[in-house]
Amino acid sequence: MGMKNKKDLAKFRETVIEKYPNKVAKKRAKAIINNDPENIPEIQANIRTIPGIITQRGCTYAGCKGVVLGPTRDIVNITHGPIGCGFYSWLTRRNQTSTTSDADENFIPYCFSTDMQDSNIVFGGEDKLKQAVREAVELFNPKAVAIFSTCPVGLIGDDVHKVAEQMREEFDNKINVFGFSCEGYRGVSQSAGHHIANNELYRNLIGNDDTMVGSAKYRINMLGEYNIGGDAFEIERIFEKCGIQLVSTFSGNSTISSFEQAHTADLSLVMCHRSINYVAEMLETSFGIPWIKVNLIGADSTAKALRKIAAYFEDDELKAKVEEVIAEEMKDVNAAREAVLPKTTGKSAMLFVGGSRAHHYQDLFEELEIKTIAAGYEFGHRDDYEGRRVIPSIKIDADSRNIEEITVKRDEKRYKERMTKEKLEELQKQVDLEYNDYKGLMPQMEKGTLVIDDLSHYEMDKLIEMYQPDIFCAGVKEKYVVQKMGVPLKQLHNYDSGGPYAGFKGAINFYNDIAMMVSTSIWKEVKAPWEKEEMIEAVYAC
Ligand code: ICS
Repeated sequence: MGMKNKKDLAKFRETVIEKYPNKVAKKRAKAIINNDPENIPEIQANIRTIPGIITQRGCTYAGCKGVVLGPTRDIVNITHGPIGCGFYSWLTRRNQTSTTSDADENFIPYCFSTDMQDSNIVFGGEDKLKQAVREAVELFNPKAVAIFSTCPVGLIGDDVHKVAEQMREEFDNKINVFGFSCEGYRGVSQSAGHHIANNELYRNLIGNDDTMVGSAKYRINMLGEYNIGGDAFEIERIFEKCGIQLVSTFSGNSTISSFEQAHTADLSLVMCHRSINYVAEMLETSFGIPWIKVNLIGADSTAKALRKIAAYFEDDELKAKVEEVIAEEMKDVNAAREAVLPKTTGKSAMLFVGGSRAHHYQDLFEELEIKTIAAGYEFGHRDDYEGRRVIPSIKIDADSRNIEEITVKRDEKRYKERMTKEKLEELQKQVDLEYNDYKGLMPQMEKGTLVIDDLSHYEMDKLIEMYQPDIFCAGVKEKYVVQKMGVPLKQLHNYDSGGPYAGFKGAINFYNDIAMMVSTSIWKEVKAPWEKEEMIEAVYAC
């Protein structure tokens, strides 16, 4: 294998930077960091990608329609825009759903779009949008319709909120219709789309229904879990086994009513902080529901999260139950882990993905004794890199200047019942103890490893060329290029065709999949024709 020592990693920055034009080099230098967990360096993050650079990022519409609202199954999600936007955000994320009866609605397999044409750009697309909403309601009779704006909608000035209001009136307020100003260009990445989605979820759904479903003593919300590859099913299984009731999940395998009842829970768990921290904060500010950060990726991390929940509820019965479940589940986990360790120990990984998985999946790799030598987010913010204390009411860095700060109404009664001063102090103490659990990407990684924000395609090529990792984790845009370079690639967005990887059973799946990938030499064997045969170089006359 290639050279992986720290001295070599330090060379990366100067090697790539010197190839860039001056202005670009100056900017990229701030996003490529030689890590030091003792003395966390400052990283440049959440800024505009330099035009011309091939980035891994997606757009604001993707973050809103695809990510946060994408996994909802009983809302008709209509893309107002050219057909490509709707088509390419259709099912590609592998967020799964389950319905308990035939009466349950599931619109996930459908792709709804207004399919805007030139004439709609010239004369406006509002009428076409209204028609699309009417059609959808006629055919599917949903409880709610959501409208998502793509770039041209903002450019021509169609007012999706006004249309939503008019349609609600047309349906006598029996169907909830709401819009999202999530035009692709609104932010520097999908991160802005998360924020917009969070705002509208709060404004249009959360708190609408006071029904307390279920009789379990411990009632929680799971925030930032999107049921990719069935992750939420495994998480639901574990909670059920422990006697913990999931009031809502934002938004894996979710329903409208679970969003509307989220304010009846007693605690929110935040998994993907980047995409849903705004809802967590709003639930806390409005209803006094505290939130704690957890990671259910990794068997040890899952055990830790369960203990954290039990500690929060201060209940001996729950504590005992949780220990029982952990002991039972860890038997299989440990056996699976032991079986693959000879294949995985000492290998190296690189993780470049999204806004939380580059961090969360390091736990799973650690369990396999695989070292992450380089990692970074596509659109994480500085707090995701440098770490932040999980204390309710702390202001997070502003996501984007373009996004409206919405007014959060306080439900005085609920707020007082829940967030008493004692409870807050107690939580604060507990959070201090658990601080390491939310340390961000940089404190988790070893000294001398590489942390790179918004990795460019050129930088990825160079990373592989210089350090030959045993496995590279990213998405489909990177997959085939990396494999052609002789390195296996695991998609951490949609898990290729694998998963679930969350919880205990998910950890076992991951151990097996990764062991298989790092112990095959197939990608090194495959040679392109031009690597095998002699080629005559063309000489051009000029
Ligand atoms: Fe959060 Mo792809 Fe999540 Fe994360 Fe987010 Fe995206 Fe996916 Fe990735 C996501 S919400 S779609 S955990 S499910 S936008 S894999 S930040 S990039 S790492």
